[in-house]
Amino acid sequence: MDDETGTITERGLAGLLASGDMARASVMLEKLRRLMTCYRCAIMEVETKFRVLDAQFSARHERNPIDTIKSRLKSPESILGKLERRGLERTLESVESNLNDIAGVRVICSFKDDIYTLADCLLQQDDVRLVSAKDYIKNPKPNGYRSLHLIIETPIFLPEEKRQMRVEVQLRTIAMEFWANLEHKLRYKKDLPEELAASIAGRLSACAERSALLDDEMGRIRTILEGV
Ligand code: 0O2
Repeated sequence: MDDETGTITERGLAGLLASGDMARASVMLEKLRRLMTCYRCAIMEVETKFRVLDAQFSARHERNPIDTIKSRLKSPESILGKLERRGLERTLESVESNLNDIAGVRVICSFKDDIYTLADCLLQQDDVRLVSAKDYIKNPKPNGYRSLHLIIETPIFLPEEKRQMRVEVQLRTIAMEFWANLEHKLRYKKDLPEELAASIAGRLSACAERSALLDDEMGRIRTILEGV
């Protein structure tokens, strides 16, 4: 995931738009900044929802289902890059209607069951609309990637309006996060010799399997301990 930059300049944006039109870039930059603020607010709303669920769960069950929450705003450079890769129009309207992952919230849990409990609780809230879901835990990617991905729409309340914003929520266990962070490094190492890359991919895939078994076994042990 990209870090928020917010540092893009008119000149930079004009270059990225490949138009060189500074006046247009200046107007667009201001609108982009406002849009990014809306996404930042949406992140805050979703983070709060999870913190509230965590606190409620902790009060009832004396343990916290959430280990960590990590959030990020996609950088303007990444946004424009993604529009370009997909052959989409490079306008703010296109950003809002085509890209679902400008705002990203990643919720990291100790146990796999908690992922589904939290997802259900979130989706039951009447101001949350599920746009789409991908369950890479029940259906892992061929490389071994596991996580539950939800694209949701939720409102933010601005001084003069209520605005629906899309947020990508990724829920995973600590073990899945550990694995994904290492695998992410492989994806961005473009200069690895082919044979080495294939061997590492194979080892990572084996790690993903072992790590899934570990998650399952830890869950079973927790269930036993809770029953004692
Ligand atoms: P980054 O650098 O993490 O932001 P979409 O973006 O939803 O339109 P896609 O590719 O179908 O298109 O989305 P998907 O499969 O839901 O994956 C979105 C994000 O999940 C990725 O964002 C990663 O953060 C994570 N992800 C998906 N597959 C993998 C994987 O195989 N390995 C790892 N480490 N992470 C994965 P980005 O934008 O691709 O990357």
